[in-house]
Amino acid sequence: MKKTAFITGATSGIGWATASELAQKGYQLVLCGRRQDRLDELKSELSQVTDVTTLQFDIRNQKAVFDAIFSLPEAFSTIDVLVNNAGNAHGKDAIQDGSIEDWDAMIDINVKGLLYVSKAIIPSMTERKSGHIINIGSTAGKEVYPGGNVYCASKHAVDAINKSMRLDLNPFGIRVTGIHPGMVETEFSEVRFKGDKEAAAKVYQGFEPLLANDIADIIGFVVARPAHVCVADLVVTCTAQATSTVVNKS
Ligand code: NDP
Ligand code: 8X3
Repeated sequence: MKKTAFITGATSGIGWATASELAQKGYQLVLCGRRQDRLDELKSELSQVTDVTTLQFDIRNQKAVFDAIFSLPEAFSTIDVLVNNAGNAHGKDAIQDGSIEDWDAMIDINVKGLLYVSKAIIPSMTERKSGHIINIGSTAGKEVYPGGNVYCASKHAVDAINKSMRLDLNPFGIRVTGIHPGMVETEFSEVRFKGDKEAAAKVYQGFEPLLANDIADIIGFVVARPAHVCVADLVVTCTAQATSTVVNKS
């Protein structure tokens, strides 16, 4: 029987690439996001490789998250791998200029949304005493940078939740992995700069950033380790990036 992977934020970037990677690895997929057209497109692409179902919800809405997850058809309801990936930065203003709307979005999506999904799925893992949770943090969860303030805080929270999950779920044999990418060229900066494609493109100019596939490839490796091996915490940057603020640009 195929194992099931549940991926949040599958409509773009790292989540989309992870869906393709795990499909190739033989998982059947539950793909989540708000953009139904993207979910449909990905489902139609990956259905040629594996069984796929989609869930459309805004991760900020706890009722929508629970209703969607509890509505999963029986064949997809035993989740072996949960990839908590949905998230974004909103704005890059200094703390004194930041928008409360942006702050709320980052805390509500990156932190509370991750918790809602986890809360809905973990009981079935503890009951079965099996499962693997992969939390996508960030280098922004390991250090801070100018203008990163609340995004960094949200990712520091993901780092703490990741470590706490590993402790609390230890008696149940559940693997918990934190993956903390540096700069990955996805729609991330377009969202951060509110659709300003020029500002977004500038972020990745003058060096070779990570691509979504680079992270998906690592997720594929991590889930394929034998059951007694837990990759606990990985920081992954492109070669040009030493820290959030030191990037070797030509
Ligand atoms: P993208 O913007 O390409 O993808 C973000 C994904 O999150 C989309 O699928 C989006 O789906 C989903 N999402 C955002 N808001 C919501 C919401 N309210 N409800 C449900 N889903 C939502 O960015 P990335 O692929 O780069 O980002 C994926 C993860 O990786 C994030 O957690 C990000 O913080 C992290 N990361 C990214 C890095 C980078 O440099 N790109 C580096 C380090 C970490 P939809 O809009 O359809 O809802
Ligand atoms: C995304 C990487 O450097 O923009 O998490 O914060 S960064």
